[in-house]
Amino acid sequence: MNTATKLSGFALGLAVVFGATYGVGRVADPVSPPAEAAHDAGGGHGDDGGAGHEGDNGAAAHLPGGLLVSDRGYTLRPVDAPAGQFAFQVTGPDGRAVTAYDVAHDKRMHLIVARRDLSGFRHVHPEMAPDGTWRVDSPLAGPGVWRAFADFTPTGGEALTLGVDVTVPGALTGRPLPAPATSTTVDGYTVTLAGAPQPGRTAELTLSVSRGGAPVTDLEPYLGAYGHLVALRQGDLAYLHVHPHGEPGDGRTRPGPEVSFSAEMPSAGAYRLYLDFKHGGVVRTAEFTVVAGSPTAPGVPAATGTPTAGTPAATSSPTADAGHGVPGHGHD
Ligand SMILES: [Cu+2]
Repeated sequence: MNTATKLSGFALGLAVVFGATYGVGRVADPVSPPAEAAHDAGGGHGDDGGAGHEGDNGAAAHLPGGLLVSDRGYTLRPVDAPAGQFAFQVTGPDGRAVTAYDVAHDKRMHLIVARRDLSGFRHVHPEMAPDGTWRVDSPLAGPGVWRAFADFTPTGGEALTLGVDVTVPGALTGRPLPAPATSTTVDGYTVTLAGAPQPGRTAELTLSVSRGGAPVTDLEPYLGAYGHLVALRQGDLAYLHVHPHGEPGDGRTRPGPEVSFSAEMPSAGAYRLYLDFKHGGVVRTAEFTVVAGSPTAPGVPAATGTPTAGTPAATSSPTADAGHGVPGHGHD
């Protein structure tokens, strides 16, 4: 496609200017060792904390975010809630519910959910009661085993992402992971991905938003950025959250159509990417399956018309609706 070269050049320029500060984790992984050492970010929202902390307790220091229900003394505990609500607490090293949180990206708590089959992604912001109980209209949109990620920074502590499984009873038809693609649609918007994620090193990923064939050049800030990118690893739902280069209002960051990220996948394998962006007052989520490293890694679905994920050639849109809780959408 015509814009591929231009997009690549754009991303490269950003990489030179901003460096690799936003890499998603300096995590050693069990599948394929990273080609280089540490970067400055972890699995959480914080730009300077997260999974890569070194020198304290053991194995957690080497894990991506979201894999643990309890880490560094903090534990994610769902609590009973009325029908239609989801509620939880985070208990701290003293065993009590944490009530003091730092604001990160406009919120003290980011709750991300996805089914274990990577469908049904939602990103919501609960409200905290004085006793430390967080409540939100349930984002668990239907039956299945869901992974709920709490992404937060306890005041005085480091950024953390804890994860817990939550089962919603009922009949479920599991969805195979949609095939890798570099273009998808959501609510009439087309989002195209340029760049190939890499295991163990930072890669530039540029997402470009258009509608009706016209580039969208008036994206709206959402939680302090023109886009938020979450990646979940197929197989264990390891969680990565990255923010784009530049911020709204910094005098150099344009409000679309491109939103560029530096992302580092913790291992080879398949990932589902979820881009939250805001336009016309509505936040939408565009989803892609991508493959870091070998496209023949176990569990990687066949590509639709492109030999490797991230190749900037348009493919069909397998899952434009999956972000809205519609499971079982066909592809191939
Ligand atoms: Cu959030």
